[in-house]
Amino acid sequence: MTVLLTGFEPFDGQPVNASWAAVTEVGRCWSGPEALVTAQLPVSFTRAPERLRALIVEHRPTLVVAVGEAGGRGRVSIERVGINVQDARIPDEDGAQPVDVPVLPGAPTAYFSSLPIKAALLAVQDVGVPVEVSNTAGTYVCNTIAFALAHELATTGARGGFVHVPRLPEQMPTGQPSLSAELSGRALTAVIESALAHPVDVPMAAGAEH
Ligand code: PCA
Repeated sequence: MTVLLTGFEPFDGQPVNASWAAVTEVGRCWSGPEALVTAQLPVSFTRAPERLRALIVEHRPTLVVAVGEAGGRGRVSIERVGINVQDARIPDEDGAQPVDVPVLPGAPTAYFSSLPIKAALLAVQDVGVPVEVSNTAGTYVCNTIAFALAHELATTGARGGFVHVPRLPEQMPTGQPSLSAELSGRALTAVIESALAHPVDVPMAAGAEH
């Protein structure tokens, strides 16, 4: 069994991307028994889904967790849904800035995550990391990956979903929300382990709304 875990390259002039720092932490601590493949996606509306598809074809994972950073959020966010729209406030790393266009013309309006989001929420709470279920991954490249991943997995037996992590403390001015790579990595490990342990979600626990 293979788990594919992706993070993003830096974007918008940032020197690092917190998602890749967190993914690196998971890789450093992973002890199996499943094989863990980690990979970095470019912050590009076209190249990120292409790279993700190539990774899925190459590794045939049974579980895929894609991770991005969410500036302004202070909790790990387990994303419930990916929507079929691109609406970019800033250009991506290729200079593309799609506005009100579908990720995939003709594809469904949205997909729910096939991660057990409530089981994952509880698992992350159990390891002491601030976490929430989020009902929007935005409309930038992360949502495109949340949507493209679900679309890709809909035709396979594999499961997966998207998780946002806060920026690192060194990316943020004092007092702004952030989380260390160690804590975000711990949360991602708990998400993966809960997905492996729960083929279906636990029927309980409202999302921690804020
Ligand atoms: N965050 C952006 C794209 C890449 C990333 O790490 C987003 O939330 O869409």
